[in-house]
Amino acid sequence: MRAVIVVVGAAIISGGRLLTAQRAEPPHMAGGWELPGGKVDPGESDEDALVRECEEELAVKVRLERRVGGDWRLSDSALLRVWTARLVEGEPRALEHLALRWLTPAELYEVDWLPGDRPVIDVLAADAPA
Ligand code: 9L3
Ligand code: MG
Repeated sequence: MRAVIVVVGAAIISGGRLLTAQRAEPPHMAGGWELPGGKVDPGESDEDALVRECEEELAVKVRLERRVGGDWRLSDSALLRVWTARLVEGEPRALEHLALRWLTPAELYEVDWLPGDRPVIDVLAADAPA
């Protein structure tokens, strides 16, 4: 049986706005917007992976708050797990993304979300009155 790839994503919220990041690669995803994050390394906890990814991609320290939903299917072989998060140190910089954007609740659908992230945004939107 093929191992399932676990991808973790951060819904970083600050001042009532949600951080979104525009992917640079691979080509078929470039330009799409996502919750920042990435693959969990072997032997690494999901939470440690997400804190690490936020450091690598955004140069920030985050504190994870609560899980958003369960396992979100990305493909036959990959699933996405999401946490809300708060900034503890630093201001996000796009070290690996094309751009970053802070979205107010009313702006949540102004970006072209990756298809795998969209259902997660729907749950976040239901939590945050516009
Ligand atoms: N992915 C989808 N939504 C997300 C994230 C962080 C990642 N919010 C997908 C894109 C890649 C795979 O998961 O196909 C691994 O992500 P990364 O390690 O390239 O960021
Ligand atoms: Mg990533």
